[in-house]
Amino acid sequence: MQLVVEEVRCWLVDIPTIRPHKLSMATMGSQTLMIVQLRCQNGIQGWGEGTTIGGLSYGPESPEAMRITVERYVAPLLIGQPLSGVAALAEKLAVLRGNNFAKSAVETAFLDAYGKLVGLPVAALLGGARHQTLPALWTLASGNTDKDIDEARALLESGRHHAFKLKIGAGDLHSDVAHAIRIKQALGDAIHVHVDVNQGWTMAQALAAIPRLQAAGITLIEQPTALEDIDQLVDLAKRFAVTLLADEAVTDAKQGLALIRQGFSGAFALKIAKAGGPFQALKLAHVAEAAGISLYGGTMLEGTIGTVAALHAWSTLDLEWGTEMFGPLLLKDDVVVHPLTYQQGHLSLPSGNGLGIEIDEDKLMHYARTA
Ligand code: MUC
Ligand code: MG
Repeated sequence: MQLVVEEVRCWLVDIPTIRPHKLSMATMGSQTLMIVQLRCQNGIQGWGEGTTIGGLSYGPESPEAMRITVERYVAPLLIGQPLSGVAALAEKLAVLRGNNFAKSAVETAFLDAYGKLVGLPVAALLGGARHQTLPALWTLASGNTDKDIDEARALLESGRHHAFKLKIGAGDLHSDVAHAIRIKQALGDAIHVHVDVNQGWTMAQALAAIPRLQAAGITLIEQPTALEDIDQLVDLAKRFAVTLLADEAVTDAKQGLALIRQGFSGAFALKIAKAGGPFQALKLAHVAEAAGISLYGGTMLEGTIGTVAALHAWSTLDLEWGTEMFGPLLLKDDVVVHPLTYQQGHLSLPSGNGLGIEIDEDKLMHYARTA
């Protein structure tokens, strides 16, 4: 069946976070969602979302640039062109270099619309859901150890999360390591705690810190060194028993293959934004599976639209390290009618065709930038 896109619209939506979210490269007080709407034949609408972290702090695409890319370069490639599915869309988008975050928003919107056209959920277009719920951890990043411990205890007590990731790499090495160890000790052996350094360390710092974190029972060490320094990541993964998780260093299937060829033996953080959409992220997942690399479902701190898009993709996989699809919970509000369900450490895949979510257009207009 073919889908014809008639119009492409974008909005930039700024939503405050529930508390400052402190990462090695930025502290977030709000998140910008670049929302894409594809208006298609028969009144079908597809929705997608592109996010990043801290403007240009995380990667080379800002939310503003994503919007221009979609409006000026993607829209003319799609409008009026019948597309037979997500592979046909990928072929069209392949003439545009890079800009995977913007492409991810477009691929998501296309999958939502195509699912509505054929009467199937997005997961079914991507291979079929093997899981209706997925584990979802919470990230502690208030910038204060005691606050993080209180936050984790409250979440454990409510049952919403059973596992945590810590953001480190902004402070000095010893305080960062002490911070992680204190939290791990406060939460106990049974609770998974992993650290994300977001490229904050040199190799020497990583060599000093990782043995201490490993001895304290930290379960994963995410992207300790600069993304370009693949040899360091490969080396660290070989040296330590604790699993090294590649995030910024692994975007799409080609980069995954390059890391595997260099002998990387850790795990990969999948993100729809890094790969250029849910379908593209699964290509990386399948390369990793073939090489025996374990997987983790990552977020670019998306709101509900992007989170659900990723969830449809992750539901087709077996993710040894679970997911961090908590993005909507970090935001004070969103642009959907029904929030997602998080309970017992898990997030449920919504039912319905396409993404299975309903957009609250009043809220979208309320939060959308006017200039
Ligand atoms: C990242 O680098 O992993 C994921 C969770 C979070 O708090 O930040 C993101 C980005
Ligand atoms: Mg990360």
